[in-house]
Amino acid sequence: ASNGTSGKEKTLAIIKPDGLFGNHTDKIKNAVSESGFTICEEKIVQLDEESVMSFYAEHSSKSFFGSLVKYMTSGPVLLMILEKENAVADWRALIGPTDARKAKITHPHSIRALCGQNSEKNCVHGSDSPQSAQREISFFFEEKSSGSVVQKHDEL
Ligand code: RTP
Ligand code: MG
Repeated sequence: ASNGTSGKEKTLAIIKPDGLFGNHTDKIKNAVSESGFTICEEKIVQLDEESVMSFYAEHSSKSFFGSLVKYMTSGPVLLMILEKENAVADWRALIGPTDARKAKITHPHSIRALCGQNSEKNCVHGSDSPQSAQREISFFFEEKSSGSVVQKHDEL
């Protein structure tokens, strides 16, 4: 049961470059609000390689890391802090599995199924735990700047 703001949780969502380029932003934002999330803060940012390498540091030894950095710096991204009860798990459920090609079969209504293309170009990011959410929100919204801001919250 929710009353007031107790029990609310925040997560970090990113509409990745293919999501912005592909004109999926409105569709994704509709899904965000229809699913009960509030957008607390948002900004469009052009990430640089250093920020992506640091943001996805857990994957630095993976074979896809270089390609991931190239993808995430290929154009601007939309960063959003989303809030609701159980925001972290609910946003992960809404976006669906990592591989958009598989998502189209197993989770056809998920955002990645509708907007993504494959195991890399999957259109959106979601924090994978409350701890990750805290780290990622402060990474992009509280500390040093991590890329050039293209549009700020009040301009969106
Ligand atoms: P994300 O962190 O972006 O929300 O995605 P995720 O948790 O579902 O997946 P994760 O394992 O954290 O991977 C991060 C991102 O790396 C790219 N990737 N490419 N080519 C590949 O096999 C591969 N695997 C992952 C995707 O863009 C993935 O979202
Ligand atoms: Mg992840």
